[in-house]
Amino acid sequence: MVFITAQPYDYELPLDGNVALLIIDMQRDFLEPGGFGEALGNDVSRLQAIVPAVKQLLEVFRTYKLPVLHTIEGHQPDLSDCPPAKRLRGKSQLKIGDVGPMGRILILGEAGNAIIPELEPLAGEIVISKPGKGAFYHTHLESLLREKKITHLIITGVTTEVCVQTTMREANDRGFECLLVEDATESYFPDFKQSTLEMILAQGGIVGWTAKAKSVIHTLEKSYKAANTANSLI
Ligand code: TIU
Repeated sequence: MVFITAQPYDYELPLDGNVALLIIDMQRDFLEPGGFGEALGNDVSRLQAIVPAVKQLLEVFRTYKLPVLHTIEGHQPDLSDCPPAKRLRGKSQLKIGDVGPMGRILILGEAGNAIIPELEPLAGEIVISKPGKGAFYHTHLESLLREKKITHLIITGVTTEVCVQTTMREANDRGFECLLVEDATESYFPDFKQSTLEMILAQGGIVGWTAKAKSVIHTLEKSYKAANTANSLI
């Protein structure tokens, strides 16, 4: 067992391969102009700030061959998995399924629905497509995590109070030990991000932990470097 310096207290991490990095919805639809995020009236440029921290975490997980899971929010081209309530909400001009500058808005397989190039999944990394905000709703994420015996999730991505918080709550209810990386998650609304972090931590970590990317990276590097060195000496 090792520890990551975290809030509301240090996060215990088993070293036997039970931790995964969950990267939520780092898609062009949310981070680039012309996608779903902008169609909802948001300034999408704010979200760019976390790309380097998410990338650093991704590289560390790849280096130590720890599991990485990416999620994508998107719908089937025939919209059969998109409730009208979701499509019509907000009365925006460009709705889910309409043609925008990066292809059809929030539709799987369209250019705008892809994960941003900086964080493009490698072959072998799991990509979960999800029709909802939570990554457990109408997906096989839970069975996949159980199959791989993953018990600990390091959570990153966008947006903090929508898909990230929903997913973290869903994971917490299923018994996963969740840590949200403060500087690897972002919202279109700075106050909502701050409130979400506070909500997660309150009441002794009612939903889980938060920590800075550098604390997570420090612990992983120290622990796995030591473990790898020990293995190579055997
Ligand atoms: N609108 C908003 O803040 N977020 C979403 O619609 N999806 C995700 O958070 N991924």
